[in-house]
Amino acid sequence: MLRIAMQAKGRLNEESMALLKEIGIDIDDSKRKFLSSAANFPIEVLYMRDDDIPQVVANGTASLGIVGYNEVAEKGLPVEIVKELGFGACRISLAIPKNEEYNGPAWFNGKRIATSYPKILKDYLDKNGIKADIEVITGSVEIAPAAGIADAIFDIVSSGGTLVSNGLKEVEKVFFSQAVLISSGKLSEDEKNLLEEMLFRMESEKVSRGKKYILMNLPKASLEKAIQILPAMRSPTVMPLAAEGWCSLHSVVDSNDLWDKVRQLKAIGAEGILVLNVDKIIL
Ligand code: PRT
Ligand code: ZN
Repeated sequence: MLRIAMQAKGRLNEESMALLKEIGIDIDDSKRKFLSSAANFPIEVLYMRDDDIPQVVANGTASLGIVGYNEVAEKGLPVEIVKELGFGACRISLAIPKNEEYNGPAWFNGKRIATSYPKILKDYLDKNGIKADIEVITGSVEIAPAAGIADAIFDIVSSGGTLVSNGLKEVEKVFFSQAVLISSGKLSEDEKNLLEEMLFRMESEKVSRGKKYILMNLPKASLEKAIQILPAMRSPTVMPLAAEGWCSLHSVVDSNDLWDKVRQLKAIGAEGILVLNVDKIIL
């Protein structure tokens, strides 16, 4: 049984659950407790605050976790990054009151900076030879300058709207983050196999995303040109048709290229073009 720690509620919860669903793992979420298991895969989900996920994975309470890379870096615990998951993108930035003149990182010398990420901030300040005071605050960091708690903040930014509405401007983008799959690095053989299976399914999902299945009738004389237009996974599938001189051609295309390919195929005589959604591609 593989145990995975995920955020109970918050920004990463929905997409973490969706990720499991996408790879065919059904978590019984109806009577959600702190631990839920899957009906069709030997995995159980441990719901936690995101701050605690690196710790429960590092100490082996859970073998895997889904958490923001920012939390992993801040905690500095021994966990392995297995995969970047492509959601929860954000950055941690230094921001100062918008009317302040900014002349580079030296501005922060002698200043007080409020943050929930003291370790990442200290690393940055040390690397840049800046001496500043770090005020650790766990919530609503953006109000610190107006409240007189600090001169500047170091906080998570995604759209930048929160900074603007608090009269702040982003001056240094220090750390880039997204949700990551982490492991304790102490998996049993069984758990390793289950993780491999999950990664294989994630990869298949990625390959299938944005792909369309295309089939058409084509004059046999245009076959060579059509194969140039449609470089499929190996080569397109060609099937005979009852009508003399015609064949049926099947392939998979990237949806971004679809209309361009359709135009080229029509120009060489393709007819009856059908485009279908692709559910899975297993390579
Ligand atoms: O309860 P729990 O402790 O689990 O949740 P939490 O409140 O600590 O975290 P949560 O749910 O807010 O965020 C979880 C993770 O999502 C973070 O650790 C990041 O990895 C990621 N993430 C992505 C974000 C944002 N985007 C984000 N915009 N986390 C927080 N924010 C906040 C930020 O703190 C600021 O207040 O959103 C505001 C800024 O947003 P913009 O769009 O106005 O710039
Ligand atoms: Zn948190």
